[in-house]
Amino acid sequence: MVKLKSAFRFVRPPPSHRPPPFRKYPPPSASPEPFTHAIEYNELQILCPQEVDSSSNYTRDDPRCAVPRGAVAVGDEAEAVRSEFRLLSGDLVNVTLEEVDEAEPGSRRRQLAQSRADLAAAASGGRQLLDTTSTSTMAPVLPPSKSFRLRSLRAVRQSEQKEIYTGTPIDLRTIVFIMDFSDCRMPQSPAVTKERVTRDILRTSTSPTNNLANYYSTCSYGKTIFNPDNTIVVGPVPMKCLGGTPAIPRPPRPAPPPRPPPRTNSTRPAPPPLSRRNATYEDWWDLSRFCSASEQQAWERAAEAFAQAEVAKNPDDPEMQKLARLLQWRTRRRSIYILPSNVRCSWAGYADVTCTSATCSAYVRGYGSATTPHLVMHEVMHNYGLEHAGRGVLEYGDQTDVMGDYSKASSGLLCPNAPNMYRIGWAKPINPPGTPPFTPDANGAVGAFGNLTVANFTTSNWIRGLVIPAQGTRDDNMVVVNVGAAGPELDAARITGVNKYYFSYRVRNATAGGYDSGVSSTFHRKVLVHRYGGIQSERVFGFRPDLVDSGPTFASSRSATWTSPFVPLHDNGLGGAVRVVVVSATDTEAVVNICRMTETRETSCGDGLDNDCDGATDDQEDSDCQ
Ligand SMILES: [Ca+2]
Ligand SMILES: [Ca+2]
Ligand SMILES: [Zn+2]
Repeated sequence: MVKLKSAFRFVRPPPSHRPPPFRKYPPPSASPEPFTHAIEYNELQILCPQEVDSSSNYTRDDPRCAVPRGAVAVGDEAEAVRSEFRLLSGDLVNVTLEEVDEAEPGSRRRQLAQSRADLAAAASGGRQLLDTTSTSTMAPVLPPSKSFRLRSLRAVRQSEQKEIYTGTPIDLRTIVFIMDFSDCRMPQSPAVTKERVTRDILRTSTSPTNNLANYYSTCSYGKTIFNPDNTIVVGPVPMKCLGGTPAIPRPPRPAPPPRPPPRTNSTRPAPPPLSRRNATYEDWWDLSRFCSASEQQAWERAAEAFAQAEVAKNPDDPEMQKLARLLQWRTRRRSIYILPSNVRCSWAGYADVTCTSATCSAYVRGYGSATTPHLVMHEVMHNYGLEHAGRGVLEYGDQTDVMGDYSKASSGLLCPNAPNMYRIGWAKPINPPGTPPFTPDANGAVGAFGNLTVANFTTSNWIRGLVIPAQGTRDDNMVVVNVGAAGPELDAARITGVNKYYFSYRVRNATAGGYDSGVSSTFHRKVLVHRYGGIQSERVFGFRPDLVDSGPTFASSRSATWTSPFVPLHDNGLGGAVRVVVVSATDTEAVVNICRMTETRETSCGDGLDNDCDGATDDQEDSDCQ
């Protein structure tokens, strides 16, 4: 089975200037530099397939599985493999791995030998204490060793897409595990109690307003159900620092014809070397040193075993009966693992992208800051299949989406941006004027009226007076324009090189916990322009929404007019540019005029169209024609 995982972490930006000399420290009230987000990495991991144990009804790893758990591709390579094979987390694949010599001989072997020695010592009762110098900080950093290389991959069984809303609310099942690694001198913060975590994820009288239940129900307009009866917090789950599972003998098999994995020219930084690239046929873990697929799988096994033991202790307790029901649930149960802050992972959060297997996971490291509820929401939305919300070169730079930079959201809700909302079916383009809110249109829930292509601009280049409601007021709330498509149909003529633009309107809700109560003043009452090429398919990846500009005063023009780059018209007449003019923007809606530009300077002076979208048509009006 494969899983695509996405990591997330915070870094503080370097100070923008040196403090002047001979000055006192700033007063304690000075707020620290805001968090920004660093690009982390994606990983393609191989894991054992899950199956249901018929005697207990619990989900477990296939006991015949002899797969070394590990990452077979990282970063750009992971994304390339995922795209080429259209992999979904939970797909069953047949991989051929190649054992490779290490680039740096000795280091990896030494680690292995040391870990085996530790394991042997642990097994014989004389557990070795860990090197205390290495447990207090993230160091030492070990180089990743490429003991295995992906030689070929073949999909055996593709999972069904499950996360995109199709008209029936998605009723989530969730278990949150508080992990206890004190055996490894990684104590969980005392503040992380079951009561605290329960408050953060459910909607109680003492919950923060950005609790997870509120986030789900408000941002999805009720399309996702997060029912307290289907949610439980378990723990602390104690776990041994070191351990292993015995190898299953692997039958010799003839190698299939080689098929090299796709390569890309990497432009992104190499992943931080905190994860060992597995590794061995014996699956072992060492929490004191690593944070790789083997460790992650060990956390999950320990958590499942602990929860099952809790149920066995008190089988008649209603809470334990609820836990048993959740443990036996077989469809994409969400498992959220809360890890101590000094666990040896480089990320702040890590999650399965999409969720089709019996369970899928999100890991959160260092629980308890004011932004933790946002981080939890960010990770569980990866389970929904969402990717990061960027702004230009900043992968997490979009401050209008919890999948981007939520550092300004305080305790408000920062719902996903228009492209991400569209991607998972939570919101759609606008319906015709007069349609009541939250009403599916005649074709289901597609929202064809606000989905504009070249076909909409044949009799006039301008469509005037389009009303874009504030995103929180109704679920049909965006206008999407693609001048590279002849029509909205899937088989309509299309050209490449033209971006699809999403126009939406965001208003900060003054009510605590209200929709978009976490939108910062920068984007309050702003028409947003996002560029996005994704579609509503979980198997089509690699399209991150990009926040391009926001108005009524757009940065690119210092005016209420925003114009996309111009793509010369193709032979089939497709291409050009999109121009948007913000006419008005109130607390509930924005009104815009949209023009499809087919000429940068009006040269078709007798066609009755304002080809260059300057507001003047042909000979009588446009000075270009005179
Ligand atoms: Ca004209
Ligand atoms: Ca004109
Ligand atoms: Zn992320």
